[in-house]
Amino acid sequence: QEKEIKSALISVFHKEGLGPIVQTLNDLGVQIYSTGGTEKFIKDLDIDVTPVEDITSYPSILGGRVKTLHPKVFGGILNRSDNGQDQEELKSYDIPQIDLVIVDLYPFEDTVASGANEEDSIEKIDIGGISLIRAAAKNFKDVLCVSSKSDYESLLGVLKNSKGKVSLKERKNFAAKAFQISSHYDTTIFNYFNTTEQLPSHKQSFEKGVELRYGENPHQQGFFFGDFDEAFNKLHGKELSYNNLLDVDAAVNLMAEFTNDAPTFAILKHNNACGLAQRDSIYKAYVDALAGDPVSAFGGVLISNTEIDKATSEEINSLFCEVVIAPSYSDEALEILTKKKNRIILVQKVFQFEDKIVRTCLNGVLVQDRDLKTDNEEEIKTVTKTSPTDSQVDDLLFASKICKHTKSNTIVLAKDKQLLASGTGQTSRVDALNHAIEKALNFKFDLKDSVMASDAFFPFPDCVEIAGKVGITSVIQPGGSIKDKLSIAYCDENNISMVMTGTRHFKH
Ligand code: 93A
Repeated sequence: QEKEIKSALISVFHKEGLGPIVQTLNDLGVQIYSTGGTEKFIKDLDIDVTPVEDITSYPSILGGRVKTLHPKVFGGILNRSDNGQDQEELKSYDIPQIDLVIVDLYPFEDTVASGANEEDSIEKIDIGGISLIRAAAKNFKDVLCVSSKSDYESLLGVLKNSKGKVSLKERKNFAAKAFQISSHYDTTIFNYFNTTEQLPSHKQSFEKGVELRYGENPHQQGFFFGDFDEAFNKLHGKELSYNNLLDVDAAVNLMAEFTNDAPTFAILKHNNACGLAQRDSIYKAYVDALAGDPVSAFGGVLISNTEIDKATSEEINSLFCEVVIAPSYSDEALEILTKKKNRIILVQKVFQFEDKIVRTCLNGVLVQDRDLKTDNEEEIKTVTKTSPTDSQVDDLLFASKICKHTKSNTIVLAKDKQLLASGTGQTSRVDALNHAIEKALNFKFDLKDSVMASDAFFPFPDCVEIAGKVGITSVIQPGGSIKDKLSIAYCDENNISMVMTGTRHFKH
């Protein structure tokens, strides 16, 4: 089962690192065949090498497109040593046996990534090299296949350890790697050609899938396929659960709206913000975020856009919470926050969410663009006689950012850069509003002069009527209902300002 390497065919794109290999092969007395550039590289090292043309009696043609594609080359690789007829044919057609194939493919992926045009990219689709790899790997019982420059090192190890003899197990391992290389290579080419909608490439992260304690509930198994460390530095606490991960994802998406703003703190429960405030210090932002709904905050996920200091951490410490996320922590803050053994402390790194999002649907998947549209001052249109004041515009845009990251149907009520309350995941917009009002009043907020954001248009004037009665004076919504006029008329009669964004922000 051990195979002594007596001959090798070498055809590699990247020549760096090849020197020691050909040197070793030469020392072992291996007959080396090679293609154009590789042959020259070996010759320049003063090592004996036979051009592959000597086997094929054919020159490299079509500008190098056909170099190794020849029965004498593939016969030398694919013949079975234990098959009498194969061996007879080898003799009668004067085909040399090839025991080792070393290939490093044309760099198609890198070429495309460099922004090369189509012609240049297509030219970097390797045909001969990939065929050599497949042939050598298929015949691993007789041939050792090295399929990438990344394996030069391990080949060298194998050759040196065993003086050119390679076990069947090793040959099979190299063959497995070869098919990994060839399948990746072809997938890259397919992706380049395929113009239909693509799933984001989660392949890499899938290889790092981890088993979670359980899924959404203890009787459900759960896994996470992704790279958590790409986004976070975990400083402290227990393993993140399935629900923690969902909340962390929601928190980070929400806080991305406020990255460059004044200190902002948010508290999330079941993927929705139950408290969020923007203040001139992170301490005040936390206190006012918590005031939004101190009951829901229990067991919540906390996120800050600013370093968490000692004072803030002392406040946080008296709350039971699952996860704290911040760009950084002062030393004292960290000391305080890590007192509770299970509390998860995360440092959020700068990272980019993929611009596509995926969810399962009917045993398939739904893919869509991430909602990257944030409503802004330039694009909103006042549709009422009264215009919002500057500070109301600030609050409207503030509320609309929260709204975008809250489950539909949703109504968000805010004032002075504080989330007063929201109605989330309701089947009617009226329910969402009534729920928000009830919550806000419950926590003793005065809704006078507060603002209202809606994730979608008002189909009827009922929402603005209810809003007007509790003292809400400014409204932001996408608009587009055939009954917009009725809502606008009510606002005009009651001195309420309304702006339209033209952008719906459903989140289901
Ligand atoms: O254009 S090809 O697809 N046609 C071939 O017959 C062929 N044989 C080997 N490319 C081919 N190769 C590739 O050439 C190898 O995979 C390697 O990347 C490269 C090495 O060429 P050279 O030795 O001339 O630098």
